[in-house]
Amino acid sequence: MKPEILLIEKMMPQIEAALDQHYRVHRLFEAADRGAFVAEAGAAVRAIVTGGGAGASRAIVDALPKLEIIAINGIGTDAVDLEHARSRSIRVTTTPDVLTDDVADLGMALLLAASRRLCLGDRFVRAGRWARKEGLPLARKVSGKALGILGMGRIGRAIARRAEGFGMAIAYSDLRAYPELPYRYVPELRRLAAESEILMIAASGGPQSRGIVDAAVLDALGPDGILVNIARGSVVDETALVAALQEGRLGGAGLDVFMNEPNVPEALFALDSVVLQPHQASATIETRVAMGELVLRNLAEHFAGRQPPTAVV
Ligand code: 8YV
Repeated sequence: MKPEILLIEKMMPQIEAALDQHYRVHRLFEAADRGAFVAEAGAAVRAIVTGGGAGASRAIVDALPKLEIIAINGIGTDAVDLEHARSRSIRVTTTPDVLTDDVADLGMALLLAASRRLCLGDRFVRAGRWARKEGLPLARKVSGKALGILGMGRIGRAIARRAEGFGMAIAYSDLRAYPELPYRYVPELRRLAAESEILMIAASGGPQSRGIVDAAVLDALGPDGILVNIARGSVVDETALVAALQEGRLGGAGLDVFMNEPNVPEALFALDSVVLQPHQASATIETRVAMGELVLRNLAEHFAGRQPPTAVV
């Protein structure tokens, strides 16, 4: 009999086809009443497959008495209670490495787009304003700027490598210094922001980073500063961010992630200084295939009684 799995969000068609081949798949995202769906299908479910942002709530995990593994199609574990999983001997796996390049690429894309006001220029051309010989305000230079990176893990380092190509002066904040890296360590985030022209958030979400990019950090970055977030919305005090942008106390922002996705504060829609993306950092065909294949491998190893290759619990 095929093991039963609960699929919390959509995956690529070929990955879902492979899941269907090996498992009995209960698709939560198709359910009208999610609670009733979990209550009905839950008794036999042995695996959850989910995204990094969606995770798995305590309520869902607790409704699955036979749950053995939560396979995250992503790197973030902040939407899964790892301690609770450990206490029930539930394995948790992620998809590290395969998405690093894409997330760093989108970080640089947002850095460039927000600094050079790419989306504003695009809207300007499409609206016929160039043809009408209207003026477009000058943007901000990127090359040679001071870049602060919050979180120097795999993704932070990949961003730093790319930024080196732009001749940027790179400094970082993290819970500890990495002396092996050729970048300046600034333990205090507010100081990092004060010394940076662009602040890139590449830190994990979760209680230890919740709201640490607060009003004081944004003010330290200042009216000429740009904030880029490709990590988690929870790292930023979103109310403070909106206020700082509206009042011109922060120069601009490139944002792929938000506090309460898919809801984005509407105040941001009116601001030309902001570039918005719907949580797309790992959303390329190549990377989503690689992530999906890693999810399949983690599940296959688990159900074959072996250690999944990228287990975090
Ligand atoms: C994905 C993510 O968009 O890796 C993560 O933690 O949030 C993103 O890469 C997500 O996992 C797919 O839903």
